[in-house]
Amino acid sequence: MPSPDIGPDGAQSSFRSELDSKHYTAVDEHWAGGLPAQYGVAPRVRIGRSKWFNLLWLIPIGLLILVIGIAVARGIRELPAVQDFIRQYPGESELPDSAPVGLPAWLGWQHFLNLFLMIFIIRSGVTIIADHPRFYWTRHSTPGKDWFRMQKPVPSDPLYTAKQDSITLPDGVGLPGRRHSIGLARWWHLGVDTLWLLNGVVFYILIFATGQWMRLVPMSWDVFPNSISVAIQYLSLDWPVENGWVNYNSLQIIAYFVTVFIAAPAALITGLGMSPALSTRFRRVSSVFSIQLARSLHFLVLCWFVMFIIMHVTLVLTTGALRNLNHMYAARDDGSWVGFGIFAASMVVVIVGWVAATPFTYRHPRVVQKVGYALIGPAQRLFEHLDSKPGQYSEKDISPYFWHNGKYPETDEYKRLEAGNFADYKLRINGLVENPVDLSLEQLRALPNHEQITQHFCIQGWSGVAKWGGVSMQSILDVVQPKPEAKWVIFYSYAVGPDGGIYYDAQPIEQMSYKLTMLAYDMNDDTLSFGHGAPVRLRNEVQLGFKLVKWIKGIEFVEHFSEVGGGLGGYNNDHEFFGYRQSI
Ligand SMILES: Nc1nc2c(c(=O)[nH]1)N[C@H]1C(S)=C(S)[C@@H](COP(=O)(O)O)O[C@H]1N2
Ligand SMILES: [Mo]
Repeated sequence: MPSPDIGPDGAQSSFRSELDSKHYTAVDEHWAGGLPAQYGVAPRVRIGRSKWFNLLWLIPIGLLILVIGIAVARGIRELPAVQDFIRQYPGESELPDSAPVGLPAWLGWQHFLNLFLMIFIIRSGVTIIADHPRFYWTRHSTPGKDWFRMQKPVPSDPLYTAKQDSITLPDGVGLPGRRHSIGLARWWHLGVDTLWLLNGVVFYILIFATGQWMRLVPMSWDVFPNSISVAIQYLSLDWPVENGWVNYNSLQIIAYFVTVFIAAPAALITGLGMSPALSTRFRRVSSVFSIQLARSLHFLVLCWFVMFIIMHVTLVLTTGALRNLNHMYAARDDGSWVGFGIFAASMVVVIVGWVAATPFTYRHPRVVQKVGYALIGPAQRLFEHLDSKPGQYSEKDISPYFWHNGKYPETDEYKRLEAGNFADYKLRINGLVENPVDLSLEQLRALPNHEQITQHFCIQGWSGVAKWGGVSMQSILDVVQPKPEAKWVIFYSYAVGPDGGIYYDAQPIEQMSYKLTMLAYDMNDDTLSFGHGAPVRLRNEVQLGFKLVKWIKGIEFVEHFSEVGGGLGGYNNDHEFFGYRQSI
């Protein structure tokens, strides 16, 4: 391999002294560099090329449809044909003789846990959406091609960033809610997800072990006419006679079946569909099931759950509340107030949890981060070892628009270099290496050229495919020869982060020899632009975008990242409670 003419000054000091090493332990008014709140717009959906429909209109439209529906249902119930139909299909499918009667206590507990956990999942999920309040169908996150947004159209400023696009949610709605609090929202979301999935697995096992599944799975085609019958009966406000202790009506069964056996697994699958490591590894699947399709469907699953919860609670409370609550909360079938009492006590727990979650998160963000990492960390670590092959995308997949992100470099040092077209640029590589070097751009370009067309996954939710040209990190390793004790590699930027101190990130050395880890100096066959990280940026495709440092000035090999900066493995980890393993 061509050995560049290596300058002797590579052994120079480290850039550590330019880092901010303060310990951030609360979310306060200085959060994210004092980022001001921004509330976006009411949610809207695109109709056709560029017309936007404000979803708030659905409220009056929905009410109108409901009123019309009631009038129509009441009218047609007078018709003999409809009366015959309802007599023939009263609303319930027959259960097998072996089906259990009644609801056991464990079901009540699982039902409560499920609803309690879902509060945090939904609220933190909405906070994650707020960090990039747009949805797309393709992997390109092209402005104007979003099908849903809670933000104004993307302004024409070519350097507009995804961070500028993020919106604030009220603290009682989002978890936590503050603008760009996605790091903490993700600990809540992914951490509680593991508990929710665990609860779900126990639920699956128990319903199949006890035969309760027979009450949730439609077992004959007559559930369809029966559910139409139920819908007519509900809408005409003359409700079916039923006994949920023994059998649910057909509309209920369909709704429960979809929720338990379709929506819940879909939540998991669409969630994993957004993982950079999995998407890069499982190429065939992710070529069809792109991150944006996964993210859009994940959102539609959320919409289903929210709609289901509203309808379910409404009907439970309007169709014999005491008896229904006894079934689920007291495992008994009578009209006493016992179930209501337990339900009311559980609601106190829910309300306390709801109200306390955001203030607790602002006061103890490191606790949220630690617990979240304890829960989801094992899965994130597992996926990190996926070294993927190049070649997933070709030129025709390159995104027409690639978002910018982060805080641009404004230092005199950088401006001077940029003005001189980076002729004086030196990439300093040192630390625990046999052969520290200072490489000019010319020397970097003399190293074996590496190209890859890959997809970028920003933690905020947008993605884009680009062709990157530069040097693979393996070539750099070959030049500098890391010592055996080097376990982590720190990338230092010219750019100062929002709270001061230069931006940096720590990468595990294992990933430096992955086929898709490289230093890029070209993008889409052009010299890397200012906005995307000129003169040199990192690509490591098993990781989320925030770990891919732009405007790199130095690389240092260290034993552990705890020696560096705030000690948590990167600027966002130190300041905004992100994690250092971000394969999901
Ligand atoms: N120095 C520096 N590098 C950075 C950032 C930053 O703020 N400063 N932002 C990161 C984030 S969050 C993302 S998503 C990508 C965005 O790269 P792009 O602007 O080329 O899309 O850069 C990453 N690298
Ligand atoms: Mo990002």
